[in-house]
Amino acid sequence: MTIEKKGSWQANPAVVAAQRPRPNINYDETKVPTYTVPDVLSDGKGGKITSIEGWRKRREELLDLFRREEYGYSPAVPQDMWFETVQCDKSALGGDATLKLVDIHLGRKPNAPTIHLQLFVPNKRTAPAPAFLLMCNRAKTNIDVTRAVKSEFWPVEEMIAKGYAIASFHYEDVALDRKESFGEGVYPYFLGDGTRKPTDWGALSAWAWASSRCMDYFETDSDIDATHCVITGHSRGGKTALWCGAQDERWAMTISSCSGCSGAALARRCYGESLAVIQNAFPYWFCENYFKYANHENEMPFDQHQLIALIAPRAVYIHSADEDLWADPKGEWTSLHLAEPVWKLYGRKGLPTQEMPALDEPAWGDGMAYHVRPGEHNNKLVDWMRHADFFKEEMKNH
Ligand code: GTR
Repeated sequence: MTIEKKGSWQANPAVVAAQRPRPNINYDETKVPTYTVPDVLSDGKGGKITSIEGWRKRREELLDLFRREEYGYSPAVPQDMWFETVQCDKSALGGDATLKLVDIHLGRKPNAPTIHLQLFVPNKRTAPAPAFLLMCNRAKTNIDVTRAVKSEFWPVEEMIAKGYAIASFHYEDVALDRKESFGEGVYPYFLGDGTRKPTDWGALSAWAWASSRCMDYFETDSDIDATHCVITGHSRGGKTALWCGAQDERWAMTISSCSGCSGAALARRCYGESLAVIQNAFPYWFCENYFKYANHENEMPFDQHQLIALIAPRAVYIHSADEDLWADPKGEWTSLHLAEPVWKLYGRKGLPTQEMPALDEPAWGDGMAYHVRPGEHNNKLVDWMRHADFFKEEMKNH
């Protein structure tokens, strides 16, 4: 494909003008405050990291920082977790795939929550299949295993045709997506004496943790190549995917679709959704410690580029949508770009450009990829196909 270079992406003035004005929400690029981000290779003590060993040590500190200050700590893997294959249909999709429905029981007590994992594996293959896992944060019709409803949000047929296995679970299997949700799902089951601490997990941590339990299952399924699995999610699911890929090094690639605030977008830009707004609307997504940073972004001891950096040297793909200014496309790109030195530290080339790519001009590098698609806040078939094709390139060398 020949791509005409169209320069760097800028928000379309017509899209900016169409935004619903909201108090304290900025859509004006000229009003982005001056900010200084922590250097991704800073050792946190005034020194600079120059070795992989130094980064591995810093990585642990940063993981702890994100757990303590933003998303909250998750429990250990339950020792009594067990997998139950409730259905295995070898002639799904007219014989093109095997459909497996697997219940991941998170314990043996009667009130143990269960993740209902659904997995299509291509039948035409000579080796275990690489798999994409979507944590679905939309209506269950988007992940319909009967395929009566086909949604671009989970394009089973197209991914099978490309030789990938494709899996999903519905996020509310583990944690409800509403205020006052802490009394249900995984929280009461795993929360020691029942009192919530300011560092205890919120929903993003719970959903990320559940995605890792699906990886636990993949490792036991001989049809799946667990060394080449991808975690993907959109919007709140994109935030979840990043947090999951950051913590769990078994994922070969992490995809963030329009994850925005508290996902890929740099908090310090204060463009589109702000910390104050997200924490007010979705306090249960985070741990309580995060709340002190609303309107104090410059005082944060971290920013979202350091979350992305935790994925290195494994592959990361961030995509934005042109009309989705709420998620701050430029802030998503900026974070990715600021994270690049860690890929370089590992000897990977990182991004193919230092400029934000123009609209619809995918920038696929070595271990890092980005595109901004025309249109609305969504994870569309064209996005999936780009993620899938970039991962094919990645798998040639890794
Ligand atoms: C919005 C929220 C965003 C994003 C989105 C979604 O209401 O402000 O951070 O997560 O929901 O998940 O669709």
